[in-house]
Amino acid sequence: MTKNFRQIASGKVIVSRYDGVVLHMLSFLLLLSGFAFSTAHGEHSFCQNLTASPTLTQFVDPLPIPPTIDVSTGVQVTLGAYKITQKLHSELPATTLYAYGTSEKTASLPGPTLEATRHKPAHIRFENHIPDSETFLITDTTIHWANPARGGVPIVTHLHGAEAPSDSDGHPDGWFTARGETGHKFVTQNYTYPNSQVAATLWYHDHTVGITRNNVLAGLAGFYIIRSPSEEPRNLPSGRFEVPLMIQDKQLWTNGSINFPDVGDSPDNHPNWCPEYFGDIMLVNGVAWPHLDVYRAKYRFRIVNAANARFLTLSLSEPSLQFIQIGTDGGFLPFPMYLDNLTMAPGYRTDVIVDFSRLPVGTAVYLNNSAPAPFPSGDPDFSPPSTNSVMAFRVVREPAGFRIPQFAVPRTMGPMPVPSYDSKSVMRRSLTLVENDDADGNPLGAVLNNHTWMDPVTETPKVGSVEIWEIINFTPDAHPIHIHLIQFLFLNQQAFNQTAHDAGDCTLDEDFPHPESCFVESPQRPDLTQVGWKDTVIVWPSKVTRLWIKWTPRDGLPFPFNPVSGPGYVWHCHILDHEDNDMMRPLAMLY
Ligand SMILES: [Cu+2]
Repeated sequence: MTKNFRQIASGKVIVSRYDGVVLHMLSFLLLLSGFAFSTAHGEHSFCQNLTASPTLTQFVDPLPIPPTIDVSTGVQVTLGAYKITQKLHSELPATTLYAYGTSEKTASLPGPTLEATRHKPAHIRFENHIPDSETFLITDTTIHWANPARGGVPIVTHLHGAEAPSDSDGHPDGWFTARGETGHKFVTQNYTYPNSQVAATLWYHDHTVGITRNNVLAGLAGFYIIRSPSEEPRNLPSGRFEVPLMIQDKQLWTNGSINFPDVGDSPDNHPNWCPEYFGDIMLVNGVAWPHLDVYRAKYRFRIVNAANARFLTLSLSEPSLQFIQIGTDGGFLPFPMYLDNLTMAPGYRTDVIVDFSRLPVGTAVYLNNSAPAPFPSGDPDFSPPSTNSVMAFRVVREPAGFRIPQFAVPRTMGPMPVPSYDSKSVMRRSLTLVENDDADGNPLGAVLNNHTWMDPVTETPKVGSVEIWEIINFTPDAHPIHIHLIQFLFLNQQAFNQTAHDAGDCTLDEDFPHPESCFVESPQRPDLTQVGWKDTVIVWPSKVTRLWIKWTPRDGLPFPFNPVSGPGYVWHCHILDHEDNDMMRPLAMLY
């Protein structure tokens, strides 16, 4: 969202575009005089003007690989959420986190990687062992949130990308606390994932209403990988040559704790809520700027952008290398794509091969990021140089006698996804994205189609039907829109003149090049990094983005469960600060 003014710790207020200095000076002085919460440091932490993190040496710590749990055996696996401390960098004290694990001792950020096999259902029991009476990252009680009457930290886990019954989908109101209190849509802590879907990289993370941003930033996230050995391309890099990379950003205090704002942009309305959380430290698998020693071989990296709000445009510093993208959110692409850059919004997964085999031993290759924050307009304050580096790969000699396996880049991986319109009627939904600001232009929140989370359900697709969603973004920022249960195809996007639209000088009901049309171009195909089966897609500002959605599993077969029963699904913005306030809507399947 737009950042309209900055409050500087010295008490100076800089107004960039809007008036209202006096009001904000007043509220600022009130805050300084102790009318608001303060951090554990006795120091306020201002939204979008966080104190810089301590300087850390980059690329000194090795990349950790999360432990794996085989969930294909049919035996129920218990995964708890625990309060832990974990070192995020060797030069920092340990950081307090909430993290998933099978015990307090083994819980970690990321949580264990759950290894599933297609057609073998996984049974996961989620438990909440967080002892706190409230979350250690401040909750803004002025936005709609779980608000357990008896206190505690509510959690509920969503498996992002799963084709799962809704009582196992982690409904935001299906939360539960360690004290036994539950949200009004709670059904069970015992989840079943059918794993009938095609092989893909999924990830699990917290989804509690109103505090998802807090719980995910606190550490509640992990990988979930569905494999289908008989259907996957042969000779892909595997074992130590297949590496999950969970990328996040955080801002940290010198004592290692997470610097989370306690003063929002519009504190009279939302004391602590911040339109976007951007950190100046880049972490991969829970370590700041790690390095990975690689042999001269092909590696497969399953990358997830698990940041709260930061988009990533990843590139490799070695000009002779490219990303060979083989998969996306919904599984394998039809054929590999050779790319110099990967743009990944929060929630995106990208499955790539990188071939280090021709590089001399001793070469260092850096994984860099050049995405502006907020995306795409950008403000240098939120993309300090530290965020341009993500991690390093160091080419090392393999041990004597170690034979590097000969991995292959597949030529094709499956059929080309083609939008079909075989059902009798195609439902077309026009859905707007709108940001609401206070009198000074500071964001108060944003909504989907002018509805809040609490409004009655309006998206009620019929199982098996085809729908075209036209998402019209009237806000200044891009939003990664995520739809639960299904994978969709990005059809096209089309820019319009928002100034003329807002002035009432044109209409979106007429198409380009009609003289009264607001559109300034014909529909444009998505760029190569946004194709394939997706469950999360970047919806650009001042554009209409059109999605083709068939309400079936990705393989086109009937759901092997009843998608109509249970608490239902959701669709939302995957900038977690937006999702919490209030860019999330219920999604109810109908027969
Ligand atoms: Cu958003």
